[in-house]
Amino acid sequence: MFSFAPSPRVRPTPFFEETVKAGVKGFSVYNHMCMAVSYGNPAEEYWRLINGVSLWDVSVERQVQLKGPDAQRLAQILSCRDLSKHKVGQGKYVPICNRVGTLINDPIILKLADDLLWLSIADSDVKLMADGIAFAMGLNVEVSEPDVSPLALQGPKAEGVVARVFGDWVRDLRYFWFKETEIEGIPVVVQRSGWSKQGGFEIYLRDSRKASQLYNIMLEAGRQDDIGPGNPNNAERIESGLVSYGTDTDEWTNPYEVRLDKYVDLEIDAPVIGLEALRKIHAEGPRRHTLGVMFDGATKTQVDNASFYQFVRWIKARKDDQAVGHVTATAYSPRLEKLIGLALVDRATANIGDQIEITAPDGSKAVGELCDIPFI
Ligand code: THG
Repeated sequence: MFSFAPSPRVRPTPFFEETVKAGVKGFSVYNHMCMAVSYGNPAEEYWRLINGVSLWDVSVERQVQLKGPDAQRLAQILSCRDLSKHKVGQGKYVPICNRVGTLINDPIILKLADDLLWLSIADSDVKLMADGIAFAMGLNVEVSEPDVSPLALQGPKAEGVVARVFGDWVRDLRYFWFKETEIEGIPVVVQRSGWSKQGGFEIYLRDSRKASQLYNIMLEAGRQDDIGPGNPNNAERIESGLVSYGTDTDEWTNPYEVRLDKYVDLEIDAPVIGLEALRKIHAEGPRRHTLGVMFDGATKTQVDNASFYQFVRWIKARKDDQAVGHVTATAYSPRLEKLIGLALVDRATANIGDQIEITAPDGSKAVGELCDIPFI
């Protein structure tokens, strides 16, 4: 149909060749890199994540390294979650907002040392912002991108595979905690994390020249558990209610509107970008909220169209013929055997139990009921 031209601006990942060997069928672009998003069999990829172990090239979760005496100060300016108790060896999920309180990234921050932090970022240019703040505030910190590429193993059998490779100590890692180690001379960071609720680990490769070697070590260790390729799974993440920055959020979405309340600390005793705005939003109450949508009795065509809907942002949602917001993502849920979605809707007028009508850009309509999340 058409071809795609990788270049330094839209960079293939270090695991690219291996994903091709594994039968990759589609790519997206994330953080200016090629992200494998399909291996051609959505049902198989979904069930492997739910029941087995799935191997994901998530190198596109690029690292922004903060190094120097002011590394922690800069991290706190960026993060509206209190980092004063952040320990070496610990990762934390942190919202980053701009001055008006709009969510502009939601990284995991890893503290490797008191003067060395990595922001493992979602899809926006955090490095530019971090560097700008460092300059403007005269901070003694270097902002750079290290040679680091995360590879995720997700699913109930992931722990067994990772333990087989690295040892049983990985079983004792708490959520988002990590350890620096190596395997066959390949330097890595092993962390309990990953963008699914099925459990798992991420292996942060610290030498991109060893990508194929690491990929194959994990494949080999997982063979007895029928490991196979996958990618951050849209259906599972909607079922689980995990936020996809840039999909579920727009120019005005604050953390409260996408249920990140518990990661916002309004009492931080340090300069934090957006904190003033967040205090105001919190006091006044956010205008919108995120709910699930269950499309009742979706027709075969609508289910088939789920993959189409899923790539179209901001499908209009109406209640009693009044605009109430948007559906931000949809997917067919194999476990619920239903078309489901996430909706960012007006808090005053759209609530759990309400029926909404959605209109896709092609004009086709579906009816759904707003529900709580997670779905499962
Ligand atoms: N792994 C790594 N970096 C990443 C992601 C990742 N960077 C971008 C993106 N994903 C960050 N977004 C999320 C969102 C949610 C979670 C992880 C990354 C997550 N949340 C759990 C939850 O919501 O229940 C737990 C959060 C907590 O309680 O602290 O897992 O996937 N390396």
